[in-house]
Amino acid sequence: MTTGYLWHTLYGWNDTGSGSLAPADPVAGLQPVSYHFAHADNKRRMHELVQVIGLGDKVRHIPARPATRDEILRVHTAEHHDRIVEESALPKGGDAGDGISPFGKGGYEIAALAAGGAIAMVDAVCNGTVDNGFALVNPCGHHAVRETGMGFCVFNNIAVAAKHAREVLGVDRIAIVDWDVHHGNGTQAIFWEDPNVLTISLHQDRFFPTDQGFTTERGGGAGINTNLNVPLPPGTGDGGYLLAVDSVVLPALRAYQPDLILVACGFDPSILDPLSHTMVSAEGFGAMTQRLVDIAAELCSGKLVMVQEGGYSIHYVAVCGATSIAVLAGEQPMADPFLPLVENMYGRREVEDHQARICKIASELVPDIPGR
Ligand code: 9RB
Ligand code: ZN
Repeated sequence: MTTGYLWHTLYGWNDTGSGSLAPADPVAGLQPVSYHFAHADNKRRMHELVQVIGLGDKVRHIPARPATRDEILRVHTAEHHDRIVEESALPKGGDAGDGISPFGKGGYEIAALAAGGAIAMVDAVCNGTVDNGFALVNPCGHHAVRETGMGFCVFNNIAVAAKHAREVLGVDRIAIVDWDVHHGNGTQAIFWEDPNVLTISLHQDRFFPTDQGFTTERGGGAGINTNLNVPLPPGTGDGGYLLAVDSVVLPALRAYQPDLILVACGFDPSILDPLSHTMVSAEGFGAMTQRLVDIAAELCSGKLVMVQEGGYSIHYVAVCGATSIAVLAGEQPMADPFLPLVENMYGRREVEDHQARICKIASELVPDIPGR
């Protein structure tokens, strides 16, 4: 089996400025800091770890290329695209749209490379160059809606790649599984009325965006019942996530019968993430990846593309990511150097009643998902 892997040096040069979350504001007591939560080093360190442990020699490196304006406009308005181009040319760059998602000069070029990286990996998997793949792109994409970026996302990379698969490669049915800890609101909105793209989001309940991601959001128009949300409570852990995958995600994929599975793959559900409380370990990410590898083999000749989203633990994102990439490539994952810290933390494996309850509610929606 051949696994594709994609990184571009410029992903590691994406400049998120001197704020930690919102722009620094000394008057309000928000001191400037070198490391915005979404600092590119979280992901650059993952890329370096992949090389250092030898995993980089076992995957096929797929070159990134920028998405074109027309490719981005399959998802976004010209106004959004062109505003990013204009702000990106300013000496200090601009913001993706919500005032907390800064990018530096040239941020457009990096964001276009992120969307294009997702396209390049979908191309490589669909044309048989590789069996599956991991696009370690930056910045993230899943919050970006048609008209604007938000939540550190400029363009919706996975949506741009899915549209490319549909419109250029002729892929009929696509499933997007989003396990980033935040709700995949942008991807949900973009494909809301599209029956050819099933969107599933596992996320921390009422987190970001706070007012979305409920099980009642199920798509509309021709896309009715092709959106599924699983809002998980804080503390869910490996046990609860694997229950959600086994009782909701896998049955939903079997019901839908996709030709290609995309994963919006954030490592911010991790137990060491400073922006979440869902407590997934590297082993948990590996187990979720294995289940997706297996279901892709069962349903769509193994065609699985993982696209990087968020992840804010400067320590742990690299280990979680390297674990997922190893599983994708059929290799033995590295030992988790943080295991002594995380193995006995509360909530890792046990499933609590309130975690099982939301999985049951979501699983009862699966029979409504349209099949072929
Ligand atoms: C809110 C603020 C955020 C925004 C984005 C993220 C992470 C995104 C991600 C986390 C917290 C501020 C709601 C500031 O990783 N996506 O995958 N919080 N944003 N002020 N307010 C009211
Ligand atoms: Zn996230």
